[in-house]
Amino acid sequence: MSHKTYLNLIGGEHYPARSGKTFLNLNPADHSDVVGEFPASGSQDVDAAVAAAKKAFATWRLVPAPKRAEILYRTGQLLQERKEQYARDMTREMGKVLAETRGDVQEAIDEAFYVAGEGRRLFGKTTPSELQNKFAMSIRMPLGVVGMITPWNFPMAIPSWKLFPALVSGNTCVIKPAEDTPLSTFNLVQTMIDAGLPPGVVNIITGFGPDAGAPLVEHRDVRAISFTGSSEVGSIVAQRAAANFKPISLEMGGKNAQIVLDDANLDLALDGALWGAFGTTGQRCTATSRILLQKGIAKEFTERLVERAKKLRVGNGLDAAVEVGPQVNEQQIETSKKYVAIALAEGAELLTGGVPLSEGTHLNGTFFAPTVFGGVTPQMRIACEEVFGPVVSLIEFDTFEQAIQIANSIDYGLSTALYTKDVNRAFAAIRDLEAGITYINAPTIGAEVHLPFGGVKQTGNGHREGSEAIDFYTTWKAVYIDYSDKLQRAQIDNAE
Ligand code: UN1
Repeated sequence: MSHKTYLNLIGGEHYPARSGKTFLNLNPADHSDVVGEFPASGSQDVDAAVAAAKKAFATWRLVPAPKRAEILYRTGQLLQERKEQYARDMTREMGKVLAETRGDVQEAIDEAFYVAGEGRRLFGKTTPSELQNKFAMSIRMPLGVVGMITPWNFPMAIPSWKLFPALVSGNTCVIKPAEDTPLSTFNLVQTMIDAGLPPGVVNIITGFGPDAGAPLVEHRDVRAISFTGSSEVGSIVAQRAAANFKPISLEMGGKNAQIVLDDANLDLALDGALWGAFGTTGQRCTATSRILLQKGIAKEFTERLVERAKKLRVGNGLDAAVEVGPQVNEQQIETSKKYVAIALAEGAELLTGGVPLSEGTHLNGTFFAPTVFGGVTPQMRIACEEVFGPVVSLIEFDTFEQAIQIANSIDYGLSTALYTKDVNRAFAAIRDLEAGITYINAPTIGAEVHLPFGGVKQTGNGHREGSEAIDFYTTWKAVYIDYSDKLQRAQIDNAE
């Protein structure tokens, strides 16, 4: 079957990898469906893309921010028109169901409109000087060329979280999308070009981490790196970037807990748990992977959850009746299998699932049955390590204080959820849960673009996307304007 070939985007022109190497992007629900062929880039391709971005920076930085923002606004409008097509492309390359890929495009639309407003803000501060006839202020400056390495689970939303705030701030970009889902980045960037983005302002290099990602991280002309992905790769990015003190923003794993107290609305908590654990086939950094159940409701909740998990329809995300799509690739299936084996060896009880699905309509794809483990204790590896698949662990507890302690007993700190009607406990949980995001009576997934997004502990390195992204993509300049017409020494130099 013939398929489309895509080329790197460098300085507004399309180029194959210098090596001539390519890789195939396959539909995870049906491997006979080739979504496209993409360049397997190396350091020479990265060099060319960074040079193009550096050249474009000289003019892009001088475009007034409200004008840069107009391009983003127009991008949002065009994405609205193209939403259905891009959602279909995304389901084909990533697997998640159409309702979710529409949501992914919608997140990019929301981000476009939100960040476009930033073009008329980008606020600095004014402050009094300690001297007479002297004015002081701080202004935000762009960094220059910014490198972005993005994951496959939100193939358009996450690139938009990085590109839009970087661009409105006056930076130019080189983006390396995940090798599983490059098409959605091409769709996003093509939309920006159609909205008026000049050549070279955004450049796309496709390929694999060691060959295309590493040279981007290490490039001397790349002033900052924004990375979303696994903690394992994030650690490599951090170490390589440290060699030349490059600022990096890392957004990595989670082991997100949903706590259900005895007084919770159980129907609501069940809906939340199913959506949080099995939405996007569990492949979200915010996915619910631990459900902490208070003893009074544990039995009933477990039975009802397992019953509903068994009924979830797993299949090709383009089929409207399907609720759970495939995992993105064979490697993710292997990880799910590995953790099922680990959990069983640790003594957890497999209540449903636990196996890949490979017969009938599942024959040509990478599917895994929605999996629930009961009898999990907080120290088990299945309760501490990220699986990034449709695998959830149930942990029982006695008191609210124990639940908080268990929720916090992991190395990650991204998202948390508490189901209760007790307002006092809700506020205590907001105060005490060690996480970047806490939901009350809502699942661990579903963050909105205009709030801070990111986590504590090994989830990140302290930066936030969403509302705080501008802080990463700008640097501060302090400005002093002396209008006294004489040499005024600073107070410290005038000391008696
Ligand atoms: C991710 O999984 O990396 O909060 C991001 C959510 C989505 C974003 C998830 N808006 O679930």
